[in-house]
Amino acid sequence: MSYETILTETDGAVTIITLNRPKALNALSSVVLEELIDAFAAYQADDSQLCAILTGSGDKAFAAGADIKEMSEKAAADFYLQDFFAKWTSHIVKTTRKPWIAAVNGFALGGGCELAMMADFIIASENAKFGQPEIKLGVAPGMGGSQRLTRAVGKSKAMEMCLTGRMMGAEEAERSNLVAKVVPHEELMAEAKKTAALIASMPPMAAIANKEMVNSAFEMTLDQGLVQERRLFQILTASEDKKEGMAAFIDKRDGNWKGR
Ligand code: CO8
Repeated sequence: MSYETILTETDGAVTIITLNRPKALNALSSVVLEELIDAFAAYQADDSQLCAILTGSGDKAFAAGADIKEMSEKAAADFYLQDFFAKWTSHIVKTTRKPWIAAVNGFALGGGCELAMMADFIIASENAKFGQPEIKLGVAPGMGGSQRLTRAVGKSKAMEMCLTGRMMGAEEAERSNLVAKVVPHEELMAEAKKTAALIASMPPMAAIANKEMVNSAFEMTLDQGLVQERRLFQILTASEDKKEGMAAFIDKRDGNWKGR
């Protein structure tokens, strides 16, 4: 499938989706949104693909935010009537049950930071810079930044970042639990691919269940989350891959997964 604003490729069982508007620092236009939704749906639907990476083209940006030039033309009624940004959550976050990683290679600002935070986790290059500078445009985060950033780094830092619009560098982002790992810039994609391939080598149904459990920690009370975890664990014990995984451990060999 060929797109106007993104690139997609596969590397074994890993899908790589690249935001590809480098001259506009990969700003997230409506076209990008529609194409990303399509690419994530294709990844989810393809049984041969078991982990995905989202990154930005060029050395400078993952994504410098929603497309300000496009937004400047829109009236409030357009944002409201089109329920602008709602599709990110419903189409990319909720329907992508398989794992995906954001490989942040530079600026991840506004909607770019929010898109990275929708990933299951973030691997960042030393050059990465995160921020929610929307206040400087007279608005505020509109794709989950006030919620996901606060859950990731806590109220004090999230509040300071949203109110001042300042950027957070990669080292601070790792220290603040916004990113899982920081690597030298030139090693970013190699590290993301290595991590994605490792995830793709795991039993696929267990990967989906692990993802679902961890996400539940943000959406449920502790008691509800513990019940959810137990039920998913119990479901997995009925899978063919549980039988295979335990047999493989005892036989001292790699598992041969069926994905069910
Ligand atoms: N949208 C559109 N174009 C952009 C964007 C963007 N977000 N960011 C950069 N660009 C374009 C620039 O306009 C420029 O284009 P041109 O060459 O045609 O002038 C090109 O990318 C290169 O950018 P700069 O020359 O500015 O590069 P610098 O290295 O000088 O600066 C920065 C890099 C600091 C990243 C700077 O580009 C910048 O501050 N960008 C905007 C960052 C920002 O404010 N992001 C938040 C956007 S708002 C959002 O994401 C959520 C909105 C929620 C609203 C809810 C409403 C309901």
